[in-house]
Amino acid sequence: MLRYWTAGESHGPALIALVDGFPAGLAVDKPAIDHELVRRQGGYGRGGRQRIETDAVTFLSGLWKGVTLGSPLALEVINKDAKLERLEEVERPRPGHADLPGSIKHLGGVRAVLERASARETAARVAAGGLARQLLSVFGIEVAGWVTELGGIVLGGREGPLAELRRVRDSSAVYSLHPDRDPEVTGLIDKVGKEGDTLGGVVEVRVDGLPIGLGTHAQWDRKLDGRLAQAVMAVQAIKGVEIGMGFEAARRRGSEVHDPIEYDAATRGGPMLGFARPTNNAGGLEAGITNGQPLVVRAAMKPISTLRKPLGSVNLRTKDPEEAAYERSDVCAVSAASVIVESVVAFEVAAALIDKFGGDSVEEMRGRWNLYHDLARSR
Ligand code: EPS
Repeated sequence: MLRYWTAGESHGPALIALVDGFPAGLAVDKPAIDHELVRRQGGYGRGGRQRIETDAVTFLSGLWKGVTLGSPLALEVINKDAKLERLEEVERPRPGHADLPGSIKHLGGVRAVLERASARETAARVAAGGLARQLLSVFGIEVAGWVTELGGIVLGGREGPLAELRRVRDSSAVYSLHPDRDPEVTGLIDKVGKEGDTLGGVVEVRVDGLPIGLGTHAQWDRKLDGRLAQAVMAVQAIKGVEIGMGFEAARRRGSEVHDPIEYDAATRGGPMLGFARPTNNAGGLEAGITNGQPLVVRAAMKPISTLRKPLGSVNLRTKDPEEAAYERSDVCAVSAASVIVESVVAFEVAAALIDKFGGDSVEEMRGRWNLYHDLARSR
């Protein structure tokens, strides 16, 4: 069973991801994880904090000569802006943040809550997801994400091989698949930023190369769609998750939603075992099981809740009406969210891969992967 936890405060010494259940025998590409961490820091509209940090991962355990041992991995991302001991208490909770409910829940102050609730924590999730991506790559499973909507501007997705889509996305200032529309989007971010406001958007993640049969229909808490929904919904500021056609399916007839099943013996040797689906409205999942089609997950991100032109709030000490607190913030972190959602999706898919093929060593997983495909083909 692959799982992870994170620890760390936004302005504490470091963020930590503790990854348990990762198989032995994977040669880790640390620069590739660092690359994802750098991407998480980027995207047009990010705030001042990202000019201070240069995120990079350090492995504190679980590696020997760069290869996973099969023991727990502790991943560390240092905070350069580690000033927690010098920071003051916050008295004016920000609407939309954890400040008010969290401080009441813990019978304490706002600072104690916001330090942990901050999306800075997602650096640890991207580090853990970076490791998961590398395990998936061994099996030819690739993950990529992009922004499909920002501040109400609908950019949409695009068809094509993931390597090509990644190249296009990396040429966009906002990580979209339509870089020609960057000026329109960055113009809006500039305008809204000047007004002291923030913007949300929609991100999409696609996973290619999945085998048929990850996840299960048999128990609710092991259904892969449910696991993905939890992982994605638990990313800061995410308010909605869709798989495949998602909410649009509710508006269509069954005949317009479900993907017909075809068979061609000539492709029996391929990953789909001869089966073909002319459409992918299911987004790669049927009844919580991967069906060999690309997995498509979309997430809606609300605008960041720290506003330079703050909303009304209440001073928790005096109970007088006052503006919410503001130190600094991003105008828009939707591009960063695309990297984070990619990472948490990669982790859940890697967990499902280990559930199916075992998690002691990469070599055993490979053997079981081959055996399973041989058995499935010979039916
Ligand atoms: C973030 C770092 C934070 C915020 C942001 C995400 O840095 P600081 O609070 O020091 O400016 O920029 O956090 C939030 C959006 C939030 O609501 O807390 C990061 O590294 O992603």
